Amino acid sequence: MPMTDLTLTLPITGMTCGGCVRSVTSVLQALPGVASVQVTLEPGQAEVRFDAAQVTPAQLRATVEDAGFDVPA
Ligand code: 9UX
Repeated sequence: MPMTDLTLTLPITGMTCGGCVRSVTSVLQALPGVASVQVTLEPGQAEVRFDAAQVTPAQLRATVEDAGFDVPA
């Protein structure tokens, strides 16, 4: 099955230090289908490249929220 590669930028609030950035990076990168993750503190966001056949934007969002951060609409 071919990769259906998409890139999504999720806004994230609640990250306050480099440890938060590493935590968000780690939980996102651990998801099957996530190809690359670039998280920044300022602005607070995660740019995620992923295979839409394996993981959904809703799952990416829920993963960040489960790690203790917020993804504003
Ligand atoms: Mo830094 Mo983030 O000590 O949850 S890791 S505030």
